[in-house]
Amino acid sequence: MKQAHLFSLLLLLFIPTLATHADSDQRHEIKIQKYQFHPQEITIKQGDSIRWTNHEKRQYHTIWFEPLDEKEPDYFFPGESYERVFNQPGTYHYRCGPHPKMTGVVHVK
Ligand SMILES: [Cu+2]
Repeated sequence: MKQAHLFSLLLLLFIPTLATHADSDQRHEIKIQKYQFHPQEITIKQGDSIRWTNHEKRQYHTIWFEPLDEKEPDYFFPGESYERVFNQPGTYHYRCGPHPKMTGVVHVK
């Protein structure tokens, strides 16, 4: 009896949290392997973030939004990742600093 009570109390506490979570900002994953971004093109919502993770054996990379006139970020090595939040809608082209042929696109709706 007491346990059933506790369970419904927990449900009441958790349901609103779950509901808001479904609407909240998402984190998307991009894998870097064999000098390629997977996926190479991605569409996300305003406020979402992307995490690029380096899955190479020994090669470092950067995620550089060069057209935004930004400075190239630091290299990140196998097992490391780079994360960025996108708060403005638009189309964002990026590339890897040391490997100009590695390019990707982020669409923010
Ligand atoms: Cu690279």
